[in-house]
Amino acid sequence: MERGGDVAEMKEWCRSIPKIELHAHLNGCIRDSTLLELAKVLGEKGIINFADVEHVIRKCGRSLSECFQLFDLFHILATDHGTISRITKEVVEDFAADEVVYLELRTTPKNNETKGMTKRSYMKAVIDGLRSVDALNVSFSNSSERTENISSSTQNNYANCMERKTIHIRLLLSIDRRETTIAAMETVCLALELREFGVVGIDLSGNPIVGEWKTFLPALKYAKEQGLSVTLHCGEVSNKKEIQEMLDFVPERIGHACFLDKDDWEKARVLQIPVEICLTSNLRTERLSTIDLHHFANLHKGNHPLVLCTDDTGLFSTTLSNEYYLAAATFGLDQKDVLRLATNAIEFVFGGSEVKKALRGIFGDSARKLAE
Ligand code: 6MZ
Repeated sequence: MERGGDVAEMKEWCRSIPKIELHAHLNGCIRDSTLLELAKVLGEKGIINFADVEHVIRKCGRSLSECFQLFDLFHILATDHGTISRITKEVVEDFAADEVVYLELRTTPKNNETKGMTKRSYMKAVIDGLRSVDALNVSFSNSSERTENISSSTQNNYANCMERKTIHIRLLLSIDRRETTIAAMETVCLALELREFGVVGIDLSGNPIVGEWKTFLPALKYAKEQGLSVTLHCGEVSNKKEIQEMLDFVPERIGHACFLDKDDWEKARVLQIPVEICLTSNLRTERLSTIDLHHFANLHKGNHPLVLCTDDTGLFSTTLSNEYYLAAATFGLDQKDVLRLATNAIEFVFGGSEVKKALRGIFGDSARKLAE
C-alpha cells in the first residue's frame, strides 16, 4: 500500500470516504470523557469509588472477560433515561464526524426498577436521543426516508437542515446471553412494536461463555417469522456445537466468527452469510495473536460477503475509519479496494430498499471522485 509519509494521507482518506457501520453497541461506544464525567458524579454521591473507576476506564488492554466486567460498570454509570438519551446523541455525532452515513446501532433494552426504567422506556430514551441530535439530520424512520429531526423545525431551521449532512440510522435490539427465554421474547415483541421508529432487527450478544443457544432460539425464530432481521455473535469463543446450530439457523449476518473451522466456513460460504468483522476488538480481546492472522484475509481473498465494523468505539478506542485504515495497512489494500469494501456494505444493511438506494447514490459519488 502506501509508503512512509503517505500514512497520514491514507488515514485521512479513510476518514473522508462515506462508511457504513453495522456492528456497534451503544454502551460500548460511550466517550471516555462522558464516562469519566458520569463516574465523577456517582463518586461525589458516594455510589462508587471514583479513583477505582477512573483507573478501569483509562486502562488500555483488556481481556474478553474484563470487557464484560467493564460493561457492568458502564451500565451502572448510564442507568437513567436522560443519560441514555445523552450518550445516544453523542454516539451518533461521533459516527457522523467519522463520515459514517448509515449506522445500525444496537443496544440491549434494560429493566431497572430503582430508576423506574422498563425495556420500553429505555428504548424511548434511545429514540429521544436520536431526536435530540441538532448538529446534523438524522433519518431513522423505516416507513419513509423523511428526516426525523426536520419535522419539528421552523422555516428558518429548514434551510439549515438542507445544508447539514444526513446520517441514516437503524436500531437493532440486543438480547443479552444472560437473559431468559421470556426476557428474550419481550425484547423481540418490543422490537416489533418499535418498527416505525427505525428498529429493523435483533442481535444476540453478551458474554459468549454465558447462556445456551436453546434459551434464545424460540425468540430468535419468532423474530425471523415476524420479518425482523437477525444477526448473531457467532464463534467469539470456540464452541463447535453452538456455531453449527447458529449457522443452521441461517442468520442474516454473523458477528466476529473468530473460531469457525473449515466445515463451518464452508457452510457460511454456501449460505453466503455476511460477516461483521471487528479487527481491533478481536485483537484487543486476544481472539488472535497478531492482526495479520485475522480471518479477514481469507474471507476477502475468497470474496466472502463481509463488512468492517468497530464493535465498541469507546471500549477499544477506535473509529470506523481506523478499522478501514488498519485493514488497508495490514492486508495491502489500495484506495480502490477500500472503497469497494465500504460500498459492498450497502448490500448487507437491514434497512430496506429505499435506504439502500440513497446509499448507492452517496457511494456512487465517491467512486466518481476517486476515478477523476
Ligand atoms: C459480545 C458484546 C461485545 O447493549 O448495553 N457487547 N457482546 N461480544 C462483544 N465483543 C467485545 N461488545 C459489547 O452495549 C453493551 C453490551 O453489548 C454487548 C454486551 O452485552 C454489553 O453489555 P448495550 O448498549
